[in-house]
Order: sequence, then structure tokens, then C-alpha cells
Amino acid sequence: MKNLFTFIALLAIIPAFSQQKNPNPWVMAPDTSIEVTYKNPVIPGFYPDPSVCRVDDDYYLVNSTFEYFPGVPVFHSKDLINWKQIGHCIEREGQINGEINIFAPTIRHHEGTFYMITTNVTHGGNFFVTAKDPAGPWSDAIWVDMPEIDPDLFFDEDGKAYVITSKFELAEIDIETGKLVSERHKIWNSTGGRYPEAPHIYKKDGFYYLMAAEGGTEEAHMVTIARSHNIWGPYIDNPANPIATHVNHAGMGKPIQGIGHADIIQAHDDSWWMVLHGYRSVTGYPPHHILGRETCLVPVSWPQGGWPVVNGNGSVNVEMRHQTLPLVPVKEKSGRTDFDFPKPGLDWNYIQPPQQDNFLFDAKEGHLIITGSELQIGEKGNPSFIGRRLTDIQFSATTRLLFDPKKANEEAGMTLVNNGSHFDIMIQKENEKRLLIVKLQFGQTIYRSTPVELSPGYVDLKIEGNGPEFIFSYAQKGNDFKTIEKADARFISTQTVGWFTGVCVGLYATGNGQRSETTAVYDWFEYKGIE
Ligand code: 6LW
Repeated sequence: MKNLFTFIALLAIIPAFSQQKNPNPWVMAPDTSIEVTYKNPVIPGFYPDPSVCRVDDDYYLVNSTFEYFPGVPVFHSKDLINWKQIGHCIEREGQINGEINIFAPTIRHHEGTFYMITTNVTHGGNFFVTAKDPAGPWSDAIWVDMPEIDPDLFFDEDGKAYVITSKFELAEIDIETGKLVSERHKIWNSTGGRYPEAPHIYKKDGFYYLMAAEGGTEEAHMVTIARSHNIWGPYIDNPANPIATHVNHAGMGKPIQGIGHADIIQAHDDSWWMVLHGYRSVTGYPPHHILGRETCLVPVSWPQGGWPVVNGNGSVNVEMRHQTLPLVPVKEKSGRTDFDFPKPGLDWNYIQPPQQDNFLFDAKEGHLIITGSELQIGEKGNPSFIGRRLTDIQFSATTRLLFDPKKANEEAGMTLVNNGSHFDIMIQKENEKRLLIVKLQFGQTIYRSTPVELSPGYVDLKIEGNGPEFIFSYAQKGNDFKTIEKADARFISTQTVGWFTGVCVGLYATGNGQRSETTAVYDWFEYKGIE
């Protein structure tokens, strides 16, 4: 009889098992019956390698900036979702050794002081700057003799400060001087993924946790973690590594790819969160992105004595359905500028510290006046360029330009730039005619559209993006815009041009080998993201 009951009970259980979907957490789909609470990326556009710290219920976040100046934007938020830029850590030429080439930063707050540690790659290496107010001013650089990139600064409870970089060598430092006060010891070997980097150390429940990125910053990117009772190790890998990645089958269909390079923060309500970056593609297969790596946010559950679990299954969704901190929206920035301010807004950037006399912000007239230097965009140095990041897959950027070149070498216009490759809609003079040309330059390959002869007066220039392509058009005297060229967005994507940046749209002038005599006067600029 007992056996019969067992048999019947088994019969009841077997269908339940066979109906159960694959219990592998990687394939868990979001429950769409729960309402969307926020969307990723939380900071759109080329804002990679995020690092975050908290002071009470204020959050501060920084990103890497490579050749752009000012470097390392600082964002503020009350809820980790709505961010507003409040300054830059690197805004004086004196803070860097000549050229700027800033890789991943870490921001930390300790006993009333903010610290931002990063690398000026090939121009001095690792250094940190400090500030009492994260909006600035930040101090001069304090150099730290550590090899490789992605330095992390960890303050232990006993007041000691440590630096670890992508070589996973740890050293105790004197936080006043940056000098090493211990030997460097390699404390971890990573889990074996390519490009192990981006370490951060946290202390929780008596463990030192060492989190890192592996796999490289493309599709195979991942976040891994190990822990030890001793800061010097040995570190034991989390058996559930990687804790976040889209390299697997479940992640491959997600709109955000290449997730990794993370930092973890405990919020003022004790909830845990991870910031990390990922990119949104503008093509089908294989993926190409133009916006660069963007800052995303996902919840973390981190039980006492246990390992952190990221967003349930290690994934990042665009539509997030997790309870948030109370939302405190920030005022939407207008994408329009009439140049009625004496210096560029925080979202404007130069390539390298600029030659200031090539830029005049004439607030009274409402003009930005650019003088072309001898440099072309893409040449080593600081061309006469100022721009902002594209932050939307679909966008339009429009400007009004007054430019009547006197010589054939003088050129000015609006441009899309990524790692030295650039797509320009610009004015040049040829045989006494003022011509409008679209020039597409990728590496040594240059394409010039059929020139359009302009009538006298200002010209409105427009670049639109619809995802897979860019559309270049112009208008004069209030007439409708006429399209003169289209270009495949892949040719200026990060996958094509290389490096770690996304596309910026900017205003420029060049004398193509000699300084221009004629200045380019920009009356206004407008950027619109299209949902
Ligand atoms: C950065 C490294 C990375 O220093 O890419 O994706 C490098 N992660 O950690 C450049 O951003």
C-alpha cells in the first residue's frame, strides 16, 4: 500500500518537473508583468568604465575620457538613476603630463576628501587627485608608482590605503604622498579570461572581495569576483563566476552588449547596486556601436557571508523592473546652445588641452568663433575642434555657420569624430567658389561628395543619425534642408576605427597645414535625441 502511495506521488511530481523550464538562472527572462522602474543606460553616450562612491545619500560617479579634455566627468545623483554632471576631475593642463590619455578611474570618499585615481596612459601612468568638493577644484596629480592601468584605491577600516591595478599587484600607499609603503604583491591571477583588468576591493562580513573585469571590452566582457580573509590573499574564486556577462547564449540577444567593468555600491537604504558599462549596437550582425560604452545600473543582492548576485542572473536589461531608491529626477538639459555664455558647458570637450586662442566664446554676440590651426582632425595634437558626445542612436545635430574662406586651405564645418576618423559637412573655397562638401575620412581613405556651390550668407548644417546611417544636409536663407550625402554608420563605429571612445559631434575649423586667416563663426548649435 505504502509503495502504491509513493508511486502515485511520483506520478504527480514527474509532470511538474518535466514542465519546469531550464532551471539555469542564465536563461531567466525578466517578468514583464512587473512595471518598468527605470531604463538603461542611466548615462547614455560614451561614458565608460564607471566608478561610484556615496556620501550619505549623495552619489558621485566618474568615467574614463581618453584624449578628450577636460577629463573624467563627475556626475551627481540622489537615486543612482538620474545623474547630472557637476564638473571634471581634470580641467587644468598642469594636472597632466602634456598629452591626455585617461583610462579607467576609481572615485572614493574617505574622511571628508574625495579621491579619483586613474592612469594617463603613456604620459605619466597612475596618479590620483583629491577634492573637498567633487564639483572641483581638484588637486594637482599625486603620482603612484604602480604598473599598468585601472588603479583602484581601497581604504581599510584601520586607516591603511591600498592601490591595486590591472596587474593585480597590491601595495599599501601613503595617501598624502602617493609613495608605496609596502612591496607590491600579486594577489590574484584572475579566472583565466582575456584582458583581466578593472579591479576594485571591497570589505564585507570579514571578507576582502576583489572584483574585476575579464574577457576584453567587447562581446566576451564579464565581471568576476574572488574573496579572502586577508587583503594579501589567498583569494578564492566565486564558484558562480562570472557574476555579470552577456557572453553567453542568454545574453546574446540583449540590446546592451559587452557588459563589464563594474563598481559596486551600498545605497543609503542598505540596498546594493552595480554600475557597469555596455554598448548598444546600430547594426545587425556583427554588432557595431557608435555611442561608445555607456553607464548602466543593476541591482545586486549580497547576502551576509555570501557572494553578490547581479540582477538575478548576471544580465543588464534596457527596461529594469526592480525597486529603486526614491527617484529624484534632474532637470533635462537643453540640447540647444546660442553661445551666450563665456565658456563651454560641461558636456563640451576638446581633443587634447586646446590652444585657447583658437576658440573665442563671444557671449555678447552669442557666437563661438573658431580659428583653424594647421592641424586636421585625426592628426596628433589639439585640432581646432570642440564637441559633445552622441547620446542617442537616433539624433539630429544642426548648426548655423558664418564662414567665407579667403583661401583654398581654409575649411570649417560640423563633424562626427571617433578615434581620428571623421565625417564632415564643411565649407571650402575652390576657384573663387564657396563650396559645401561632405568629406568622409576613415584612416587613409577619404571620400568627398560632389560639391554644392553656396550662395552668400550663413549656412545651416545638419547631421542626422537613424541608426545604421548618417544623413548630411544643408539649408540657406531659411529654405528646407537638402540632403547631399549619406554614410554607413559602421565606418565610424568603434569596432571599425578601434580604441575605446564613442562618436562625438562637433564644430571645427582647420587651415590644412597652416593657420587659417579667416575665422569660422558659429551662431548656435542644437542636438536632439529622437526616442
Ligand atoms: C579600461 C579597461 C576597460 O581601462 O577598457 O572595459 C579599458 N574595460 O578596464 C579602457 O576603457
